[in-house]
Amino acid sequence: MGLNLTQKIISKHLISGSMEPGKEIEISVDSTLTQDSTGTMVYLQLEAMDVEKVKTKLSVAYVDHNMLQTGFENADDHLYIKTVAGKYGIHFSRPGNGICHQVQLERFAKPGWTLVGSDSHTPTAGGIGSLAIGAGGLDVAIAMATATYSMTMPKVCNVILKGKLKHPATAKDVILYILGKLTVKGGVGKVFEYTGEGVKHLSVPERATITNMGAELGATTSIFPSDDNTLEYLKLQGREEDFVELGPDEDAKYDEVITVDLSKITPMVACPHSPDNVKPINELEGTKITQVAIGSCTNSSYKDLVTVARILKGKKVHPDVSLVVSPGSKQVLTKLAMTGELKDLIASGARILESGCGPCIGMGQAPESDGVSLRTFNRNFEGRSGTKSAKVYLVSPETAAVSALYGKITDPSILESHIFEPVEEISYINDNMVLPPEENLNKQVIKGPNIKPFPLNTPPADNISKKVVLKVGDNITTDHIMPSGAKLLPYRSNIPHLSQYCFSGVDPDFSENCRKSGGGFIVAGENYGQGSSREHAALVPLYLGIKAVFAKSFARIHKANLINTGIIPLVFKNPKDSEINSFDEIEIKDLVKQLKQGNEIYALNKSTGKSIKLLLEVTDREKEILLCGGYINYMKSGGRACHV
Ligand code: MIC
Ligand code: SF4
Repeated sequence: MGLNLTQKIISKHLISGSMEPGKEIEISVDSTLTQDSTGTMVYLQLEAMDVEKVKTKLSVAYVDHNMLQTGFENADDHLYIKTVAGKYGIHFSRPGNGICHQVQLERFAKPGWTLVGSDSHTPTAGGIGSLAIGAGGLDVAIAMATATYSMTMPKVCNVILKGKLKHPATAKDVILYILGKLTVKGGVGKVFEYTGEGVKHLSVPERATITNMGAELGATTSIFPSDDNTLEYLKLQGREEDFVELGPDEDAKYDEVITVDLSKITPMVACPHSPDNVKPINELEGTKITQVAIGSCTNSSYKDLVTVARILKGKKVHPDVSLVVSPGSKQVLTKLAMTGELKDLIASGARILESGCGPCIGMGQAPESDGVSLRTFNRNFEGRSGTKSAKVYLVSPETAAVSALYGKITDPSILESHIFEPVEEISYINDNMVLPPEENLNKQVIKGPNIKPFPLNTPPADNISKKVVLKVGDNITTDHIMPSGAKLLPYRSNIPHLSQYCFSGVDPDFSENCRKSGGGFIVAGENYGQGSSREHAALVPLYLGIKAVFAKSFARIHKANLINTGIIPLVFKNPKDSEINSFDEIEIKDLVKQLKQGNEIYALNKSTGKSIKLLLEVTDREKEILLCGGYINYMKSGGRACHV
C-alpha cells in the first residue's frame, strides 16, 4: 500500500512505535528552533539535562518576540540565549534578523526534514515540505539533547486543492475559509496534507501562510509536497542543493479527505475574538477601523509586502487609521529597500517596525480603548493586542492595505488588476545576523538577575483533597492562562513574577485564591489550552499548586506541557460530571494506585456528594512521567517508575 507524504517522512525518521493513529511513536529530529519568549525556559531545561552539545543536525535560537528592551530584563534574556547557544553548538539569530518561522523558511528549513520548535507556528516550514511540529519547551530541550521526539501518531487528513485562486482571493483567505469550516479544534490529532492540482499554483510563501495557520486548527502540523515551486524558492535562497522532490505515493491512503475549490474562495475575515469566527468580507464591509497591522509569521513575506506597497503607492493612509508594517525578516526588509517599495510604504504614512513579532504578541501598538484593528496575523484572542476592549479582525495583506486607505473594512475586489500581477522575486542573501556556534565566542553562559530557576513538581500524593480554584468554559487559550504582552513578556524567565498574573483576564483573584487554598484543581470545557505552545501556562499553575485539570478535552501542546510539569490532565467520562461549582472540594483517593491501575480515575465532590469519573488519556510513558511528578524527575530517575 502506498504512503502519504506524512507517513513517508515519519517512516524515514521512525525510531519506535507503529504508524497507527493514536499510538505513541518516537521519531528522530533533524532540526529544532526556539524563540526568546519560550527559549529561556528551554535552555534552562537543557542545562539541567547535562549534555555537552546538541545532538541535532541543526538547531537555531531566535530572538524575535520581545525586542522592546524596556528594562534590563529582556536584554538579560537575549544575552543568556546568545551565550547558551554558543556553549551548546546552536546557531543564534540575532534580534532584528526576523521572525523565527520566516527566517527558518528562508534560510534553514529543508524538504523531508523533521523540525521541532518551541513555538506553535513551527508548522510554517510545512510550506517547504518539512514535517515541522510545535512543542512545549521541555520537549524541544529533549529534542536538542537526544535528537528524538515522542508524539502521538496523528491521523492524516488530505486537503485536495482544486482549481486556482481568483483575484483578489489569497492563501490567507484559503486558511480562513478552512478555519471557518473546521473550527479551532477541528485539527486536533491530525496532520493536514495538501495535494491536488491547485498546489502548483501556490508559491512556497503562500503555502507557508496556510501551514502556519494550521496551528489555529489545533493540528499537529500541515504539509505541502516539495515540487518545482519549492525548487524555485530554494534557488532564490541559494539553497538549490537542499531540494528533494517529495510527495505522496499515487495510491496513498488518508484517514480523512476534504476538497477545497480554490476558484471559489473569496476574501474572508476572522472576527473577534477567535480565528475561526470567519465571515465573508461582504458581511463586514464598511466597518470603521482605527488600526491596521501588517506582518507576523503568517503574512510578512516579500510578496505580501510588495503587494501592500503596490496598493499604497502614491496614496495616503486614512487620517483615522494608524498603519504599522513589520517585515518578516531582514531579508524581506532589505529587498523592499533595494527595489524601492519601502519608499512607497513610508510615503503613504505606514509606520515601519523592526522585523519581529511586534504587535502580534502585544509588544507595542496596543490599540486605543474600544479600537478596531485589522491585522494580517493569525490570532485575535481577546486582550492579546494589549487592549482588552479592542476588537481585532484577521485578514489578508490585500484587504488590510486597501482598508487602511479607506478607514473601513473594504473588499479588495475594488483594486486595479495590476496590483495582482506576479511579483518579480529578487534574490538577496546576507546571513550576517546569524551567529554560527563556531563564531559565537562567549562560551561562558551569562545569566542576569531576571533569570530565575524553573519550578519542579514532586510525585503525586496518595490522597488529594483540594478546592476547585477556577471553573472556565470551552476554548480557553494559553493567552487566557498566562497572558503575554509588553508588561509580562520580559518576565518569561521569572515564574514567581508571572504567577501574580495567571488567568488575570479571566479571574483577577485566581492567583490569590490559589495561595489561600494551597493550590487546587481547575475545571474546564473543550479544547483547554489551545493556541500558543508556551509552557508557562503549565509551569505557572504548577508554581501556584495546581494538581490536576479536569476538562472535556485538551489541546495537544498544552496537554503535553501539563504532563511534563506533572499536572494531571483528566477528561470527564460523562459530560454531566462536569457540573462542578467553583470552590467545591474534590477528593481523589488512592491516586497513585488509580494511576497505576488503569485509565479511569474516580474522584468525589465532597461539597455535593457526587462522584466524578475521569479518564487519563495518556501513553504508558506519559503515565510514568506523571507518577514521577514531571519529566525532569522522570529523567533523573533514569526513566524508571518513581513510585514502586
Ligand atoms: C504566540 O503566537 O502566541 C507565540 C508568542 O508565538 C507563542 C509562543 C509564546 O507564547 O511564547 C506560540 O505560538 O507558541
Ligand atoms: Fe510571533 Fe505572532 Fe508568529 Fe507567534 S504568531 S511566532 S507572536 S509572529
